[in-house]
Amino acid sequence: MSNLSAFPITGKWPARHPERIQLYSLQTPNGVKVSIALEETGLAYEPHLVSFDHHDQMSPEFLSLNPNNKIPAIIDPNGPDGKPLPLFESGAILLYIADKSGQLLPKDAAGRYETIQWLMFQMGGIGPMFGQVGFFHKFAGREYEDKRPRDRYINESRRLLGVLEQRLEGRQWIMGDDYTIADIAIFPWVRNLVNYYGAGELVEFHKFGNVQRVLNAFLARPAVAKGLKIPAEG
Ligand SMILES: N[C@@H](CCC(=O)N[C@@H](CS)C(=O)NCC(=O)O)C(=O)O
Repeated sequence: MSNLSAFPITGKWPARHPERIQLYSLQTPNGVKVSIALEETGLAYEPHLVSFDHHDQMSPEFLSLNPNNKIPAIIDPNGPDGKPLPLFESGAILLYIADKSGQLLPKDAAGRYETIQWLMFQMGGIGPMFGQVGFFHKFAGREYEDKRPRDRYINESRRLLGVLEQRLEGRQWIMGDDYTIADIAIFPWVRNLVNYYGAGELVEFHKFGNVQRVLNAFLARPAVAKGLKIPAEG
C-alpha cells in the first residue's frame, strides 16, 4: 500500500485509496480538465473537493502541494521510478496523464508538439483572457463604470475564438481525427464563457459554427459529462 503521509495535504484530505492518483480540485474549467482526462483514460483516481467558499486553497495543507493556491493539483503515488509525484498546473497535469496512460496525445513527435502548441494556446491565451471576461462581465468587475477593460477582454476573446474557428474548419477535433488533451484543455473554457459567464452574445458566439459543433461533440462524450461533475459538490 502506498504511503502518502509525507504529504501534509493528506492530513486535511485523507486518502481512502492511497494507491490511486489523488486529485484536489473543484468544478471549474481548469479543474474539470483533469477529471475529464482521468475519466477518458480510465486511470484510477480519488477526487477531493477544494472549497473556495471555505478558502481551502489558502490552507497550509493545500499550499504545501501548490504554493500558487490554485486548483487543480494531483499526487500520483506511483509516479516516475515508482515514487510519488506531486504536480500542479493543469497543462502539466494533462501532459503527465497523457504520457502515463499512452492516450490523448499523438505518438509521432510532430503531432505531439503540435498538440502541445494548442495546449499552450489555451494555457497562455484562452484561459487568462476568458477568465478576465468572467471578472469584468459576471463578477466584481461588472460594477466598474469604465467598460474599457471589459471590452478589451471581450475583443481579445472574440479574436481567440476566431483563431479556433479557423483551426477547426474541416477538422473533427483540434488535431483532426485525434481527440487530445488540447480539446480537453480548450472546450471546458468555451463552455464556461458562454454558459456560466453568459458572454455568448458579447463575443458573438453565433458566428463561430465550427467551435459550436466541436463544443457539442465534446459535451456529448460520456467521460466529459462525468468529469464535469467531479469532484462532487455539496
Ligand atoms: N494556470 C493554472 C490556473 C489555475 C486556476 O486559475 N485555478 C483557479 C480556478 S479555475 C483557482 O484555483 N483559483 C483560486 C484562487 O485564485 O484563489 C492552471 O491551469 O492550473
